[in-house]
Amino acid sequence: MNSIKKGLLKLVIVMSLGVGSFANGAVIESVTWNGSEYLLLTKTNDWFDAELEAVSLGGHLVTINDQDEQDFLWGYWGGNGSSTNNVGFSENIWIGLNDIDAEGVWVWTSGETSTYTNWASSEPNNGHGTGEHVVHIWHNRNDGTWNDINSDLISYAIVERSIQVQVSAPSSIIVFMAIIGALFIRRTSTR
Ligand SMILES: [Ca+2]
Ligand SMILES: [Ca+2]
Repeated sequence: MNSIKKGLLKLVIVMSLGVGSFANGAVIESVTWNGSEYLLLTKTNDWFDAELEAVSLGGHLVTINDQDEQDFLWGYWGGNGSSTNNVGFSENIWIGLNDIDAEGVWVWTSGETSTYTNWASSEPNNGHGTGEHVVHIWHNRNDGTWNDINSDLISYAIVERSIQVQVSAPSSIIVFMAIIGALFIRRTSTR
């Protein structure tokens, strides 16, 4: 196999894995609400890996913009949520809020600006000695409230992505293969 063919094969593999498909098979369930799609990820990621996986899925860790969104998510996947995939009261769930860049300046990984917060009482406390710069929905309070925490916990996570960004894998691959096919025919016909 020549190097061009090898490169094309690699591209096809990357395309088929990376576009419109779920990375690592780690999505438990998806649900749509109010213009967004939410994906619940398995309990396999620290905060940074969870955000990386969210990006690979075409979104970010969830931005919870208001009480309605908080209530929907906690009511669906929270401790006693209505989904059969609710995480249970003993589990934490990563969200996109963090103050990694500047202590006490809370921002969302999506870049959205939202003033809504749902901190547990006495939080955020920047505890743990070395500080706490990322946020989860905290099992400790059993009510969906948030806590700042160290990033290396392995936890569930919720990804949010726009419904519009979804690209179906089969159609994208068909388009990609058609382009490659046309280029290949052109190349061989001009020899
Ligand atoms: Ca949101
Ligand atoms: Ca804390």
